[in-house]
Amino acid sequence: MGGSSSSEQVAETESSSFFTQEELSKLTSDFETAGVESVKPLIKKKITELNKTELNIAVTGETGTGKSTFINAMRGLLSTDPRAAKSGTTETTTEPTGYSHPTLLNVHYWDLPGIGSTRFTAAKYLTEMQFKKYDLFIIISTTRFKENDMKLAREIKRLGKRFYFVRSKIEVDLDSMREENPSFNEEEEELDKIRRDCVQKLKEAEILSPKVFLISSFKKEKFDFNQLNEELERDLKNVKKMIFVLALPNLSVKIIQKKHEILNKHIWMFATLSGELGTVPDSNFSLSSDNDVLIDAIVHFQKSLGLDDASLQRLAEKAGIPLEGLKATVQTPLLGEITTDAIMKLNYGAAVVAISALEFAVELNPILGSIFRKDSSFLMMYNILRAALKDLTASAEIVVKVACETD
Ligand SMILES: Nc1nc2c(ncn2[C@@H]2O[C@H](COP(=O)(O)OP(=O)(O)OP(=O)(O)O)[C@@H](O)[C@H]2O)c(=O)[nH]1
Ligand SMILES: [Mg+2]
Repeated sequence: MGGSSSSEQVAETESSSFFTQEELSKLTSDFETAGVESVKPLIKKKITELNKTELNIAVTGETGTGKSTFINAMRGLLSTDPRAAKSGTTETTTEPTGYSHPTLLNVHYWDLPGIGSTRFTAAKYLTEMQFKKYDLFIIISTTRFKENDMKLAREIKRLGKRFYFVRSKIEVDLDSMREENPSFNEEEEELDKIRRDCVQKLKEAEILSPKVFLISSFKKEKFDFNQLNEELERDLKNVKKMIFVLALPNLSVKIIQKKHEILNKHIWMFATLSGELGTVPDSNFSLSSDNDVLIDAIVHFQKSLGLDDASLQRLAEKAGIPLEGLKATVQTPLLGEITTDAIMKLNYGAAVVAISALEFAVELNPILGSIFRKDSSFLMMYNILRAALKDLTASAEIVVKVACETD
């Protein structure tokens, strides 16, 4: 890798693997000298890192700007959900409150009271709010950004963290314009104007190259909700980037595909850990019923893709269609509880010998591909997981189309 500091190069390495070059070399030599058992500890450590790394996103702004509603939108929760952040005109946030993602419990959104509702200066406010623990800050406003918002942004920057300006309830602005002028049809121009105006004011307050995202937490598929998330994704690094993407609300096929890409790159780790001694790849193989790594991996895919029962239930409610109707649109036996029986039904093992060196190099990494191709048990598990993920991804895409198109 050569310790390059170019951000593009770093990004490229990160996207292909979150192992360092040294770790990869160690894996290779350990595997070659002592076999698959010797590489398991490092892989376990990496999977733990994926499950334990925390991502903390702070959301701040004046009272009533839509912080709680935005947090629920990011978590894919309706405000009626028992786990939703309380929102509404009388539900003021008075102290930092953390809300975990419904399925990825290491991702937290923090509802911070607006600086204007406290007596703190921007610097004191950030200390009081324990700014160190947040990876980034989202500053929400419904109108132009106020002096307080700008002070806060400068202070966040001074402390070396990133901030993003979000102008919320944008659909209300457009509705008002339509009320005033029934022939109003210059939506894009108007949005541009609002964006430019916000940016201009921020520049005047000496905030360099500010970006402003115009969103509606009720109409996430419209306006800049997606662009905001893409920007956050670009700015986050390594494991945090991965878990951010996996935690995105399942709003589009594009998001499902991004999740697929990440999960696909992790398959080999689960395959290494779930390999069963003495398994020979033929079409009559069977799995031991306690292959927890395999089951956990598929449950992880299921949850990340929004196909666990709770996520499906939420989506059905939101789209106003019966849960059974939504489930009936997909064919996979990998909904509900995952068992080895369900996995066996898929007959994924049959095609086990078909993975080529080239596929490995593309999906995995040439070094790992060349070593693991020698292990038949690994290959079997790799194939099962890959097929399960493909199946779940296809189902998730159908579910998104059905549920979000009716939105
Ligand atoms: N139309 C529309 N209404 C929104 C949007 N976001 C929030 N609201 C509404 O605005 C009101 C205030 O939203 P909250 O999410 O409670 O605002 P908050 O910033 O958490 O408020 P405090 O906790 O008091 O600081 C609620 O009635 C929401 O339903 C949006 O994007 N569009
Ligand atoms: Mg609130």
